[in-house]
Amino acid sequence: MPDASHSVARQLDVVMVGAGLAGLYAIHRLRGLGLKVRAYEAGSGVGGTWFWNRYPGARCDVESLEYSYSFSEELQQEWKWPERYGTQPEILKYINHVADRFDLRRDVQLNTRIKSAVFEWTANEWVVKTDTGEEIHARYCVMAAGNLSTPRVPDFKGIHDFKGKWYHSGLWPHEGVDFTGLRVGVVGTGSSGVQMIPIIARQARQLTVFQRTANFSLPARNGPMEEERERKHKAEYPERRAAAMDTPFAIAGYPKPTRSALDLSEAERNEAYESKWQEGGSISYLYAYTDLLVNKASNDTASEFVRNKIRSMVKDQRTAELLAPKDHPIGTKRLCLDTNYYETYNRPNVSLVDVRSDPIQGITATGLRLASGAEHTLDALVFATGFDAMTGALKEIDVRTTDGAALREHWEGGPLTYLGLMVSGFPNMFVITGPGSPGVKTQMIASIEQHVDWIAGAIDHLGRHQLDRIEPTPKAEIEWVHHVNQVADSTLYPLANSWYMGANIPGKPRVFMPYVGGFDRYKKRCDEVAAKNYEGFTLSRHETVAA
Ligand code: N01
Repeated sequence: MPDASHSVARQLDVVMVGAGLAGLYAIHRLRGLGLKVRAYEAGSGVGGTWFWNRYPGARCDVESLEYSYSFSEELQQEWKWPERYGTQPEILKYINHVADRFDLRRDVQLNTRIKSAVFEWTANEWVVKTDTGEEIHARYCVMAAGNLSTPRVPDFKGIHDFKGKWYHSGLWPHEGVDFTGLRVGVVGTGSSGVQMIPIIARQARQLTVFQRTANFSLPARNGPMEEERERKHKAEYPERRAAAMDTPFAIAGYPKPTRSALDLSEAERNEAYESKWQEGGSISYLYAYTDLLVNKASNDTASEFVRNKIRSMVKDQRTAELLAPKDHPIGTKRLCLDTNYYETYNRPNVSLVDVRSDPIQGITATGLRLASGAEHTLDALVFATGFDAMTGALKEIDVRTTDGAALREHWEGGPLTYLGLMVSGFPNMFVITGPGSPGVKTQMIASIEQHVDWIAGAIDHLGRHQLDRIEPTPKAEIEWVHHVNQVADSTLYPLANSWYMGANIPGKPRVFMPYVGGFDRYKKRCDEVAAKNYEGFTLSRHETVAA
């Protein structure tokens, strides 16, 4: 018998997919317009990325005083971050605090996955269906499903034969995992692998890291929050948040570089790199010179400095050379931040296996086998193998319109959006920090707030003008995608096989997805578009047909 409560469709103004940082702020902001909103969340708690990624050592790589909501001065003044970079549990605690403080939970439905979303042209509304059989009708649909929310375990042969336990970084058991005394294998050395490896190494009897591509990592220099630093930052919070809007990464406080790396002598350059290395963090390093992400010769100097650091930290020189990235310029893949990552390879219980030269052939009952036939006996396996980034979450939902358009088909050759916010042919559907947005290249919460505020402005504008439909023109969409690619092509980013390019998913179109023209430039463009009566969008009034 179907649940009676499911037989009547729920009517909303805005249906949202996801109750992470984006969905929660969207509830707060859109409720403020008097709209009836509700977010549907697959997890059993709020928090999105910070709900799922509970692997050992999970921590944000943007400082907490920055990586936090700015919409409430009281919240940002009152919340106390114990460390420079928030740990996963701390950030999740903060998100739960926000959910309670702003009474957001009453508009969140947990343990519910959205299966399909269909735009009904005649009724001018989205009809969304859940895996629990519920149907929701809403004028607007906000996709706040995250960029790195579709975990990907490579299709290794024999994985189900493995007698030990295996885990993915993005689906970590809530009760935690005790690796004490075990022989553990970690596959993957991106941000997740780099963070967990030093911690697992301290627990495991033996840790074997299977590396296909070496990644650059810089020291985070994490530590307890210094009282004076916090006091000063909080005293200047509104000014700092405003200044962040005029920066490429949406983070203030880093002096704008004025010179090319090639304007200095090698000794001067290395002195500057050393000071950034000691300071810790990725922005100060990549922002040391004007051209590190656009000029290969300049980038080579920054890349080589880090390679030499690795050579000096890792005692075994064969291991050091394997760990020293040579296939991409520094910063063109997400730069990792770590605490004792390279030093971990000096431990007697840690070894590095190069699976570029000898690929993983499959998983066996007792471990992992390489193409050469070499066998590694393991009690537990951890996949830090990443996500179907940026498009994965939306492609898992069957997004269509009643005139036969399907998002999966529209995006077959790569994602198409206008400003990363909307898709032509799919009216009244907004995407937060999706492809074409600078989100993943910025302090993400700043981008989330900017996107949501823009969406709120658009919905409010429609309401005030007795309009009820907005969609980008195909021309504006194509021009934006072209611009996103042109900007990327003027940088070194396309030189890396990164998830920015869809390169980590076999068969995924190689299209550069994030906007790397800078948050400041992007925000200006969004503001101009809105000021010019939503240039590039068609706004219309639709006579709703009563059901
Ligand atoms: O995933 P990744 P991630 N055989 O895709 C390897 C954010 N994040 O979860 O490079 C062997 O970066 C793959 O190798 P290769 C952040 O934006 C943030 O670490 O494809 N290896 C790579 O080494 C980040 O960028 C934080 O050759 C295989 C690894 O798995 C994003 O999430 C923390 C393989 C995947 O690296 C994703 O990071 C964590 C195979 N078949 C994550 N398939 C912070 O804020 C894949 N790999 C700190």
